[in-house]
Amino acid sequence: MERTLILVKPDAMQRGLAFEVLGRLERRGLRLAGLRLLQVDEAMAKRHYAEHEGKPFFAGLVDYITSAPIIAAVFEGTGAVEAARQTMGATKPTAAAPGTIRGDLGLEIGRNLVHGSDSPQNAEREIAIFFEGHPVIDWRRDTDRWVFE
Ligand code: DAT
Ligand code: MG
Repeated sequence: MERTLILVKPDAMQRGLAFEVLGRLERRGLRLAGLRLLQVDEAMAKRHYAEHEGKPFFAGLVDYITSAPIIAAVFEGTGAVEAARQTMGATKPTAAAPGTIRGDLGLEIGRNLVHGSDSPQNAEREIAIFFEGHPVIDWRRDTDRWVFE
């Protein structure tokens, strides 16, 4: 089943919105398969955001993601990557649709609460970064047949 890597970013942690963010994804029907509370260091931040190295916002992005503990989660389900990104909303919260996490809870692009992988390939790359040496659990919910056809 397709997997995606979700991060509850430092602003959501600071604002007490961790379970609001995770709960919306869980209620969508995605199955939680991995969960960690961790402090991201500079090396991990640069590895995760390697595609943005050299962009003007890169230093601020690294400072932000390393500024407080975060929660890393693996969610799985049919089309998990696209489903999570749809529930998150557009990168810029003022452009994100109402009803999405960013559209309901955020205002600034550098404080957009949540990360979600942008492709299944990137999901596997990012899960390797955040769950190296930590379990991702393969399980079935009794309710799966009411969520997955
Ligand atoms: P997303 O997080 O929606 O996948 P992205 O991968 O393009 O967006 O960028 C990663 C993060 O970098 C994004 O969540 C916020 C920040 N960012 C992206 N573009 C930015 C910009 N133009 N100015 C400031 N921060 C930006
Ligand atoms: Mg991205």
